[in-house]
Amino acid sequence: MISKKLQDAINEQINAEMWSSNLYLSMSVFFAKEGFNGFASWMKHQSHEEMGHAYSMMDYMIKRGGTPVVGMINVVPTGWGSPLEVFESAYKHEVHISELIDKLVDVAAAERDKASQDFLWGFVREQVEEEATIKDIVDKLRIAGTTGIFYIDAQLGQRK
Ligand code: OFO
Repeated sequence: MISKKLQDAINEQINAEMWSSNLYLSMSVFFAKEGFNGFASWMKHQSHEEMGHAYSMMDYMIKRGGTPVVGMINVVPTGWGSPLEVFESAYKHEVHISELIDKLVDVAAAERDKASQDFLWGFVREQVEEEATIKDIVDKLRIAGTTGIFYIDAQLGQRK
C-alpha cells in the first residue's frame, strides 16, 4: 500500500500532467489559428499523451490502494509570438516536468517504496525522450527559414 505522503506527491504530479495536457491543447489551438496544421496536429497528439501519463499514474495509485484526485487545473497560456517560441516554451516546460519527476523518485526512495520507484523510473526515461524530441524540433526551427518552417510543419503533421 502506498503511503499518504507519496500519494499526495503523485496526486500533485497527476495535476501537473493534466496541466501539461491543457498547455499542449492550447498550443494546438494557437497553431491551428495561425494556419500551421501540422504543428497543431502534433500538439494535439502531445496533449493526448500527457493525459495518458495522468491516467497511468491514476491506475497505478488505485492498484496500490491509493486514491487519485481529479483536482482543479490552473489556466494555461494562450498566446505566443512564433512557432519557435511555442516549442521553446514546450521544451522549458518538459525540463521542469523532468525536475518534478526526479523529486517524486526522491519521495518514493525516502518512503522506501520500491514498487513506486520502479514505476516512476519509467517516467524518468520517458522525460529523456520528451526533452530530446522537443529540443530537436527547437533546433530545426532555429535554422529554418520561412520555407523551412512549412516543411517542418508538414513533417510533424505526420505524427500518428
Ligand atoms: Fe511531457 O511528460 Fe508527461 O510526464
